[in-house]
Parts: sequence; C-alpha cells; structure tokens
Amino acid sequence: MRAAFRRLWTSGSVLRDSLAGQLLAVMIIFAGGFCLTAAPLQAQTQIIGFAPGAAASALKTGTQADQKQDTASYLLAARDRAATILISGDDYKGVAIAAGNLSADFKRVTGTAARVIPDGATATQPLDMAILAGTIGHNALIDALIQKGKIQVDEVAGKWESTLMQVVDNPVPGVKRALVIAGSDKRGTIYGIYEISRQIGVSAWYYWGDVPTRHRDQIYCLNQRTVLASPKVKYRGIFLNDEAPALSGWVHEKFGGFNHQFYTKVFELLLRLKANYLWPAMWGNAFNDDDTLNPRLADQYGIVMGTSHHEPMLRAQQEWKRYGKGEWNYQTNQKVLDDFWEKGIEHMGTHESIVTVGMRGDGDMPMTEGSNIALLEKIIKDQRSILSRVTGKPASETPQLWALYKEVQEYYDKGMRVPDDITLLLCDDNWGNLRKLPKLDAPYRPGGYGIYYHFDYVGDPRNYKWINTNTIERTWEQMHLAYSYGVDKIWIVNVGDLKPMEFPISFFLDYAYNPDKISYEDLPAYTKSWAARQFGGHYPAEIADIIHLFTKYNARVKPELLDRNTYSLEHFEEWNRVVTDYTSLAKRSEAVYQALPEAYRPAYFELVGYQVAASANLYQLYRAQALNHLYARQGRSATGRYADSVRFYYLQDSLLSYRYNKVNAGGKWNHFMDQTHIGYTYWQQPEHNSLPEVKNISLPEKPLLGIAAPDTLYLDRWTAEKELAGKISVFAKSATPVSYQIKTADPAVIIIENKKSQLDLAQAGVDISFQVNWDQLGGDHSAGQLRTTSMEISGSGGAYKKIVLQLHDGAAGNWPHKAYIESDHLVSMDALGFTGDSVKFSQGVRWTALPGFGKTAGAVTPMPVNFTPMPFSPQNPSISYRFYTTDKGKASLKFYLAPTLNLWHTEGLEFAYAIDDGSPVTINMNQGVQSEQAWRKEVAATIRIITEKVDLSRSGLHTLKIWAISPGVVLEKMELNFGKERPSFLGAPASYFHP
Ligand code: REL
Repeated sequence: MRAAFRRLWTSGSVLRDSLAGQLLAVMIIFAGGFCLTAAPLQAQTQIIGFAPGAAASALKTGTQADQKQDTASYLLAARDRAATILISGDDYKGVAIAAGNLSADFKRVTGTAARVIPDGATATQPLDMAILAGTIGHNALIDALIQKGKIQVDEVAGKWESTLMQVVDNPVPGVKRALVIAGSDKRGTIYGIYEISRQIGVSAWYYWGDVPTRHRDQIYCLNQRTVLASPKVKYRGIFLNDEAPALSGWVHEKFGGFNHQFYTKVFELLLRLKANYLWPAMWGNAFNDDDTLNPRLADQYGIVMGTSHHEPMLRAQQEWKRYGKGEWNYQTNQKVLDDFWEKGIEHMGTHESIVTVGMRGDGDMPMTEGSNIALLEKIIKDQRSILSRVTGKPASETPQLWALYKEVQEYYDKGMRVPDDITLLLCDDNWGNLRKLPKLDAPYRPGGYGIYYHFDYVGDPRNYKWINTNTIERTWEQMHLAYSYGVDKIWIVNVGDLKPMEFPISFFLDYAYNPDKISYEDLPAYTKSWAARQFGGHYPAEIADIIHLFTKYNARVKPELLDRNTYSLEHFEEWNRVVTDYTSLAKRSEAVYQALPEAYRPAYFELVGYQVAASANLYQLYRAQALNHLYARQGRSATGRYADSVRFYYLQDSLLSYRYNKVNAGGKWNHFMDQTHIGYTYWQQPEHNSLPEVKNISLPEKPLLGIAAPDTLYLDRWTAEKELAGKISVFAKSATPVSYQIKTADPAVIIIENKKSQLDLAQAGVDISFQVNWDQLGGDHSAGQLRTTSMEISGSGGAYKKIVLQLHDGAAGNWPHKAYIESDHLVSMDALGFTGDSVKFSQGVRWTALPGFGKTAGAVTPMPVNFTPMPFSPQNPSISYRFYTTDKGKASLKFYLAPTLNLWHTEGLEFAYAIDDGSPVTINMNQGVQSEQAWRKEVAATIRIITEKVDLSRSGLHTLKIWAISPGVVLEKMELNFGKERPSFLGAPASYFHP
C-alpha cells in the first residue's frame, strides 16, 4: 500500500487508535512470555497471573489496569523447589495426567519438577505453597473450600469447561497458601492446569513444534481471582486426515502405528490448546481397532471422540473394510450394517463422544443412485434406536451430528430433516468457503449447528496437502460469519498431517474458544503474540509479518496448482514481481533464522522457515520454467540456462525437504515432507515429484540478434519506470555474440543502456529502458496530450524493429487529489483505497476495511455481518472511490471478490454500484447456478471476478459508489479498463493514487 494510504488507515478511525493502544500494552506483556510485568526479556523471574479472560487467545487481557486489584505475589517455584500439586484420587484421571504434565512443565522452566500428591487430603508435611487442583464434586478439598466459603464458585459450578483460579490462604491444614484451581468439570480443571503451563511459558507446541521453554529461576503467582469462562463454541477440534505419506510415514517409523503412544501426544496438544474434540486418522487406520487403548486414553485424557462425515456410529471406514460383510448398502444389507453400527455404540460405553449419524457411500462417496431422503431418514431413525437401546437412555442424550457434507447438503436442501437434538454440521466447499449458514431467524434447535472446515484437502480441483496455504484472515472472516449466525456447537477443521499447520490450528482453536475476543483488527497482534510465544519473544513483529505474507502468497494459488502459466510474463511484470516478493520474504526469513538463538532454530524452520524457503524456491522454479519456454519460442540463446535453473530449483526443493525430514531437529520429523507437490497432472497427487518439462534448442553459429518488443508502447510520465520494465529486450539467438544499435526519432528520448553494444552469450538479454525529457519532447504540449514518436532497433543478422512510442504527459493534466489516476487506459483500485470520508453507516452497518485480506492489499465488507439483506436504497451503507480518467466511453469494470458462496441459499449475495450520477446497478455475485467448472476455476484462483460493461460520458474525475445489500460480500479490488484485456493472475496492480 502506498504511504498515503497507510496514513489514512492508521489515523482513520478512533476505534483503530484506541485498539493500537491496547495492543501495545498486550505486546509488552507478551514480550516477556506472559509476565504480567513489563519485565525485560532477560528477567529470570516469571510472574504468572490470572487476569480475567487470560484464556487461550489471551488477547486484550492482562492489561496493566487489570492488575491493580492486588498485585501481591507468591513464590510458586524456584530452581530447587516447586509448589506441590495436590489433586484427588476421586477426581478424573485426566486431571492427574494434566497435573503430571504440569509437574514436568515446571521442570522445563526452572529445572525442578513439581511433586504431585495424588490424594491431596493425605498430604502430611507442611507446605508453604501448593497448587490445589480439582473438579467441583470430585475433590473433597475443593468441596470443603466451597463449603467453608473460602472460594466462591457460583460463576463456575455447573458450567461447561469453566474454572476458578484463586490464591487461598490456609486452604488445608498444614498448607500455608495454595493456588486453587476449581474446575466445573473434567476439562474445566484440566484447562486450568494447562493455563498455568501456558503462563509459565511452556508452549502447547513444545513437543510438536520443538518450541524451547525459557528458563526462569523463579515463578511467582499474583494474588488474584480469575474465572476462565466456558468456551463460546462447545466442541472444538481437528481431523487428522489425508495422512499419507507424511503423517503415516512418521507415525510408523516413530511409533510403529497409530497407537496410543502416538495419540496421547495428540490429546495432550489438543488440551493445551484448550480443544476437546478429535476425528482420528482414517486412511488405512481405525482408531478403536488399531489399539484398544486409543479410545480409553482419549476419554481419560478428556478428549471427545468422533468419526468423520462418512463413518457413522463411531466406526471407522477401515473397520468395515476389515470386518464388514456384503455391500455398504442399507437397502440390501441392513441387518449386517445395523449389527456393525451397534458394535460401535457398544464400544463407546461411557466415553465422551459425538456420534456421526447418517450414511454416505463407501469411502467418501455419495450413496448409490436411487438412495433417497426416505431411506436416509430411516437410516438415522434406526441408528437412533440402536443408540437408545445400547445406552439405555433416550437417543437425545448422546451428542450426535449429521454432516451436510457434499451431496448430503442437497438432501437437506430438498427438505430432509433430522431430530432437533442432532447437531447439523454445516461444511465448507473443502476450499475454506462455507456453503451454508442458518438464517438469523432460524428456529431454535437444541442440537444447534457446527462447521466442518478445511486447511487441507484431497480432491477436486486439486489436492492441497503439502504446506500451509491458509490465511487466518479468510478463516476469521468465514468463521466469524458462522459464529455471528449462531454456529457454536462444533467447530472442526481438517488439518491433514497436523504439521506444518501449527499456526492455523492454534488460530482456529483460539478463535473457537472465544470469537468475541479476537476481532479482525486483532489479527496482526494475534500473529505477533503467537510468534512471541513460540520463539521466546524474539522478533515477533518480523516473524508475524513473514507468516502473514507467506500465507497470503500461498493462498493466492495452492502450490500444487502453481505452474509456469499461473502468472503473466507479458503483463504487469507479474512473474517477476511475485518472485521478487517471495525471494525477498525468504531472505527476511533466513535473516530471522540466523539471528535467532540456536535453540529456537529448529522450531522456526518447522513452523515458518521451511515453508517460506520452499515456497519461494517453487516460485523461482516455475518462473524459470516459464522463461525457459518463452525463450525457446523466441529462440534465445539463454534457453538452456533457464533449463538449468529449473533443474537447480527442483534439486533445491528436494534438499529443503531432506533438511526438514532428516537434519532439522535431528531428524525428529522424518517423512513429514514426503508429500509430493511438483508434477501434478490432475487433481490427485503424483506418485513422485517430477522435473517440470524444460526446452532445449539448437543455436545457429552465425550471429543473430533477437528483439522482443511491442509494436506500440504506451508510457505515462508518472508510471514510466514501472511500465517500461521488461517491455523491450534484445538478446542473442545464436551461439555467437551479437551486436545491436538503437535509434530514437526524438532526441528527448534518451536510452539508458548503451545505444550500441555487443551482447555476450552469458547474458540472457538486455532490457532496454529510456528516459524522456518531457519538456523538450516534440508535439502538442497542451494538457494531457499524447505525443507520438518512435525508436528503431537493429543488429546482427539483419534484425530490425520499429517501436511506436505513445508518451503521455499526465502531469500536464490537473490531477485531482485523493484519486486513482488512469494510466495506459486502465484504472485499478484497491478496495482499501476508499477515501476516509466516504464510508456511510446505515442501520448500524458500515463497509469495514479488512487490511491484509485476500490476494492483494486487503478488502472491505459490510459489518457487523448479522444484518438481514437490505433491498437496495440510496440510504444503504455505501463506500466510494475517486478516480481520474483521460479516456471516456465504453470500458469494462471488474469487481474482484472473495469467492464467498450463496450462504443463505437466497437469490445470491448482492451489492450495488454506480459511477457518478449513473443509475445504481445491482450485482448478484452468485448469479445463476454456479457450474462445477466455474467453481473449480474460482477456488483455484481464490477469486470471483464480476465484469460489467460501463460507458463514461466524459473524462476527468469520477466517483465509483458501492452500496451494501447482503452480508458476506468481501470486495478486494476494482479495475476499469478502456483498452484491451491484459490477462494476469492478480489483475492490474493498483494505479497511482494522487494523495
Ligand atoms: O476432506 C474430507 O472431508 C474428505 O476428503 C475426507 O473426509 C475423506 O475421508 C477422505 O479422506 C476419504 O478417504
């Protein structure tokens, strides 16, 4: 964004200003690794405190003001001792497991583990300081404290996953003081325990991301009372899926299979992230059957288990493969299927679970032709009878979900309904775009709604399962919509192999824990605080920016879809620009890696560095291939060199994977980068990476010059430099050096390179650039005139080309301020570039800036999002853009929008626009039934482009006004084009904005 915009955006809103202040305070706190003092990084002391809401995201918490109440603090642990952890033998096993992990966390921090007394009531020796952790009703010491009025648990008792944390004097005879953790239920207590781990600086990713723990000599605890309120979304989890070759390869090598040794590591991670729900790996794996300890330990740890959308009744698809008899078809094989499902429920026992109901075809396929709503309704009815028969309780007392995945949503849309206690699991389109949301006035259903989302996918139009390609900006925007429309029962996300999705997993689960705590404006601070937590407070701003940018770049097009044709060599210098952006990002990332203390480097490489380096390398590879092909067509002598570059980057890719697998962290994550990603020919992954096709040509001996240039070159005075880059090139087409000469018709056009030169063969070519001495240029000097002159290039082998130069001295025109200026028949406007005073509120809704969103600078969307569509009226919330044209007449106007689907299944999401005083035109961004083909194209390019034909009756200053009609419309940019189409992937870069 240009500096002028940046200023506009940082000073434009009061809200933003006050938020900036808050975030600053938060960052001081986070910089010290959650110290609640502004302690410098070197401080050897950690003070933990339980400021209200100091939960998973911890954003907007722990401000200095929060700590005024009582800042007395008590020593909790030191180098040689740690507070004793008192739990109860009557409590849940998961509490003991978490207490054991907390004990180990103390050792990680101070070097001394905390003693855990499994039955706190039996503690004999006097203790100065203890941690007393227990679940209300399951721990006699906690219950006694409540009875004696020493703790007040009204806000917590009976709630879902809620916790009171409070320092209490003389809680138990012989114990001088204790930090009491009183959980409302099993996970309430467990989350309270892991909240201490988090605050003393142990990352949830200490194992899975090799995040080091900073040593502290002492840990103090503030004398405060805090309540961790119930999470806003009840079930929050992940789906380990598409797990071969990466996760499977690793699991088999390190654990011998998907057994409890592996799964307990996943359970612990989830609980530390304050999640509670898991769909287990199912490619060749069956959670319950592979290791009978898997489900038992899940329950003990405190994880609610489920199975994916096509594995009903808690039975894995693999179990059917292993034990099923006959067809997976309820019409022909009902008895066998009923028995099979009954076993699933028998095995469930009392383990906390969400039972997937319904049926799909075997292996993630639609049911057979002729399967109908009546049959599916019968299936669900029969499944519920099994449920109630086996559990001895009404079916409604076991949590269930029905996933409206792929074709199943059509059954729902055609009117199929299930009992109200079943959660309707709404889904995205597998590409991060929600397909359906309840309407604001949807009748209450006790089972409510959930979302199944994707960070990884196997399927059309292409698998994406190698590295992280998800931006938290789009995840926020879609899940924010979901939450705003009452979807709060289940949020589950497909995370593929788990690594390297550390960052989006953290975000998804933190956001699910409390969506009210993280606003869009908080996202940069969220990323920063996440980076601070993983990398010991080193360079959080720089790392956050790197994460933001690499996910943005990777979300533009999945690496699996990237190829030599993705970006344009011809227009806007696009290939060069994206490669330069990526390689400079890779340089920044490498500088961070080098600057980090040794101990943090493995974590950085896994969580950030590898993904940036490998992606930048892939961009270089495909650009080299694009040039290799272009040069082969042009007969350039440099063709072969670019073939070599492709080979080099291809090798480099495998070396980076090798480093991730075998070298980084001592080879701990071997196989995680086994995923193929180069050489796709259709949606399914190739067996092996393969070298992209390269061209080689034979060159004549006799010197022959090549000239690549347009017949006519338009140049605007103000953007000349940008527009000229790479437009005129001379190069050798022979195996021998060549020479060239340039003649300009007007002496005011001054060639910067030598006018006459030899090209040696090591050069790919020379890009010719020139300066224009505008005041001495011949022709009509009156305002805004186009002056025409020419240039001739000739050289070895009789090469010759004349180029007509159309030079536009825009400066002579009187440009208006705060407007985009047309150049070369085009005005491109970032959606963020509305002028500060042109946003209109109406009905409490306004167009709101989403900086950083989407493929380019950012986006705008009407917010708050929970409004009923407003039929068009000039009073609707509006936003305007000023632009200046030298052309007039017919033009195309393109709107670039995030590919949001018709979420409420109405006519489509709408907005309206008008230019100047023209009549407003309503646009339906989901017009008509979207073909599969159009959808594929849009998700592959992460953009929907709507093209309008417009006719401007005059040149000069114009206003483009846009009105909101429906929520969910996210506009990224607009492009007005009087000239011919210039195909590119990102569209024209933003035009010059005259401040
Ligand atoms: O993303 C999805 O939901 C599907 O691709 C998977 O659920 C599906 O189970 C696939 O892995 C099947 O084999």
